[in-house]
Amino acid sequence: MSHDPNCIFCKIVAGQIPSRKAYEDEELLAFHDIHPWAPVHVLIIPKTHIASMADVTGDHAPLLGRMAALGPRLMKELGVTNGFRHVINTGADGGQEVYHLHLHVMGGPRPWLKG
Ligand code: DGP
Repeated sequence: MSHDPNCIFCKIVAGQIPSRKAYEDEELLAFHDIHPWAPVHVLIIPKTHIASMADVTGDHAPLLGRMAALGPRLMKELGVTNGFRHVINTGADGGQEVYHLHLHVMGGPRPWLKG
């Protein structure tokens, strides 16, 4: 498990910064975005520090698969019944602000789509 002491999401994983958790297991954490773009907006992250999709290799495929599959489950649990959106921002031109890999999963009544 890689941990970056300067990373805000590693601090959330470590419990040093509070978050409204939606899911947790040994390798994943999901919590509600502090600046939601949609009525329901969760971030799914690996607990291990991976800075961005630019650092992902084939070895990470099972982890990314679990992240992607968790989205629909959480949307259902959170009452989203009419569709949702998965987004991963990568790098400066990709609009990434926090350099710890995270999958945005957003749902709820539109209009709210950004970008
Ligand atoms: P991105 O642009 O893809 O890097 O999105 C980063 C998201 O992280 C942004 O929607 C706001 C959210 N965020 C940043 N800091 C915190 C925090 O301390 N707590 C929570 N819950 N969300 C955060």
